[in-house]
Amino acid sequence: MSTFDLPVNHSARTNLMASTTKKVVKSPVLKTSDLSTIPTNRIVTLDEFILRSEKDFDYATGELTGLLRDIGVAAKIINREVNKAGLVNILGVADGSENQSGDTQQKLDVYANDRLIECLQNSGECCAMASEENDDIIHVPPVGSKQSHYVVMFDPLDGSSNIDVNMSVGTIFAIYRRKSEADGPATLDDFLQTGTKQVAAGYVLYGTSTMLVYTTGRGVNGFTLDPSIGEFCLSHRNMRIPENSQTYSVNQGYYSKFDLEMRRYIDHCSDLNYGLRYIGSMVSDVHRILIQGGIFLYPSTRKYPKGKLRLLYECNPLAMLIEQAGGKALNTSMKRILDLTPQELHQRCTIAIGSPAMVDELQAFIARYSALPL
Ligand code: AHM
Ligand code: MG
Repeated sequence: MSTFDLPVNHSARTNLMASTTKKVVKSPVLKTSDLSTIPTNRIVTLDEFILRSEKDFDYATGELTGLLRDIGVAAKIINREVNKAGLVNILGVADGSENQSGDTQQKLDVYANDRLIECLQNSGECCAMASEENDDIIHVPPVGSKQSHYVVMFDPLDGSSNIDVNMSVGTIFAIYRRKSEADGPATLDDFLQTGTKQVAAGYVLYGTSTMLVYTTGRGVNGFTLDPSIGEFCLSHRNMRIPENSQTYSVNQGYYSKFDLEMRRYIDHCSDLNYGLRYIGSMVSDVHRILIQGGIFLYPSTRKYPKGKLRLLYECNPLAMLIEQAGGKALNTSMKRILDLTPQELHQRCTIAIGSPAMVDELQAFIARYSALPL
């Protein structure tokens, strides 16, 4: 029987309700650490987990909890659409054309972007957001008298060129506390913070199963969407990346465009018969590395001299998550990704991320060969 076939244990709630005296019954303060006392065969939904985690923070106001739940809802809606992408094409509803109900079909990355913006705007738990799909900051009008202290950044559908061929894609997100005063509009500075300032980061992988993996700086946990109940359920507790591995992940088609040190490192991997795995969807590649170990590289090429991937929407959130799981994330100048100071919203950076021993090994190659002439 799988974890998800088992019934939910409602005993804690039932015990509280059974109390018939007029005594005020105080709700137990549940913390994520209490999870260790819960049998592994009992379902813990994302919502329950997020609520428990809130109790870990003394200053928690529920805003962060609300934001994570909004992202969870958006992920379910996006998942539904990603799953039927092939079907829609079979039925002949092409991009930009009208379907039978007169709706215009959107490209999925635009659709994902719109749903995330909508879900985050409706609750008003963040004051502004920035998306890889939008040139500028998106301000969120205040909902009621709420004053929000957070900004959210996301790549709504990373690796979206994979959708046409039914491969895995993902959503990446990062949450920061704003620097500006809560009674005024958010500013660019609220977004141009170093990755160390992230209060939460994660991704949703729309793969053979759909998973949401996130961290609030206290380890990494993964939730698998159980489509039969429509809930993300805790399936991977306290994820740790393997210390070392023999798998590397890079677009080796660009080999001749890489710097000498990168070419030498790739030669080394090849000499040692390391396995090469590259999906071309960063979330999928990094997810595999988180579970099985390895290193993901996107160095500079002639086409992308500063690297292709975006610091704020892709590299920072995945760097926080991998570090929290015990891994490392550097750029190819050997600087820690999370310490880089962003200058602009859509800044690109190079990245080497994964098992700590492999990142260290790469670092040795960079130190040895980067000074040599090409
Ligand atoms: P995107 O944000 O336009 O989808 O591009 C990001 C994607 C990553 O998911 C992936 O690792 C990379 O681009 C693949 O790039 P390439 O095809 O150059 O190897
Ligand atoms: Mg992307």
